Amino acid sequence: MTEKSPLVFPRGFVWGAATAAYQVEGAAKADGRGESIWDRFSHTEGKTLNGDTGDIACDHYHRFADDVALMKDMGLDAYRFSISWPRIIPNGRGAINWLGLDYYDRLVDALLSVGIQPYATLYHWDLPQSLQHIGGWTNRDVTGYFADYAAVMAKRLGDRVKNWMTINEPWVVAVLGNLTGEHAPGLRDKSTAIKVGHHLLVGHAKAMEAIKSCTPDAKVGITLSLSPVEAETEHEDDQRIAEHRYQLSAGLFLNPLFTGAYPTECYKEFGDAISVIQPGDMALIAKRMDFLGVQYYFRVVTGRRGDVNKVNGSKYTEMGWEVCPSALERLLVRMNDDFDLPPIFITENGAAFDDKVSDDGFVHDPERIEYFQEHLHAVFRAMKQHVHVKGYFAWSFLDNFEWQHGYSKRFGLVHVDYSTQKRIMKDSGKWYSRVARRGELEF
Ligand code: IFM
Repeated sequence: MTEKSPLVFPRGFVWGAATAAYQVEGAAKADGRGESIWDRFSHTEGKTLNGDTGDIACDHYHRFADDVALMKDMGLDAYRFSISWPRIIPNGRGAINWLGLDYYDRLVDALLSVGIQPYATLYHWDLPQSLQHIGGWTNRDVTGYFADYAAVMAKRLGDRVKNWMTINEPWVVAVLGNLTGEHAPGLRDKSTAIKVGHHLLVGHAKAMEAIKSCTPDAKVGITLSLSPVEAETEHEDDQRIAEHRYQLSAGLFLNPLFTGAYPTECYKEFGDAISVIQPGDMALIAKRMDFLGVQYYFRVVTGRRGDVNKVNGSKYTEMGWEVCPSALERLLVRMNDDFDLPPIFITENGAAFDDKVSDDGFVHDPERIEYFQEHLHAVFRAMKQHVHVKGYFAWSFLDNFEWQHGYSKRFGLVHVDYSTQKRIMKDSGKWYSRVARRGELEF
């Protein structure tokens, strides 16, 4: 790459890193935590690679103080973490587990004591198993229990946590959890997935209301996994197929949130499952959020021949995902043209590579540095085209439990040795630290 002058991000741009409770906390049975659908799923034979579970994970529950010290060394402005619902309300509704609340109190205080802003996600996929017994997110009552839990959290942490994310990646929850069965609860049913998707949006809206009524100064948003869908060729049939697919995936959540209606393509696809929508739902879902969390990992390339698995000349990560930073720029610019968006945070972006600890004791991960550099450059270009991006959270702060892939995929800025729990800041962590401290992207 030729030497260029650094790109200077606006003053106040938030530089952060993210994790999620089930992926890092471990301490699955500590201090009264209840069972989640991910405990049940990962303990079911054949569901995760090598039978890996989140029982211990990175033991962040016990080691958060050291991890926060590392975040401080890295110069992060913000840490996005998720709260484990079954740690707070073990059965999903009813009795509160005060020890669980105490943990997040300690975490938030530790962050603030070193000047790191907490950004809390309420639902990063670990539904209390007891709620799955009553139908999980297909049961509309769960949206109310979710709002109750949101209120508990806002009351306890709202004096210190000012940024809340309700639901993480509803597409993944609905589709991977309930249509393809790759994720917990492992169901494979289209109408279930549609109901779940709609109720997640209703749950988001109710939780947002609950947080705001407890703490009116809170900023609340949702985080969406968004993949632009691009046509393999210019041919109009390929273009039409790609657009249809985009509407059924990204549009499925963007349109209701920002226009109060599902895309027409979805109404055709939904069939009878559409009856899940109750009067008033769409207006509730479209209530203005304070920000939108965008999570980008890859684009989809498709057309008459189906999906293209390998694009000539493209690089791929260990997840088999194409590295395509320019698609992030196109996605952001398109969304900004299509909708009246609130400010955006990139709440996740990152890559898994086959990292190894070298003989010198360090982790050299130049591919990840290049990945972050190119994606931040894409975000910068989008900002120059009037997309209002307020911050960026690298996924992930730590290597962690990558769901059905167990511990085989490493996304962290910090390497974790799962047998000793030793942390090593990777070269990418050191690189990101320089970017975060200076607010500048160097080439
Ligand atoms: O690890 C996940 C995270 O939990 C949600 N977004 C995508 C990441 C990488 O797959």
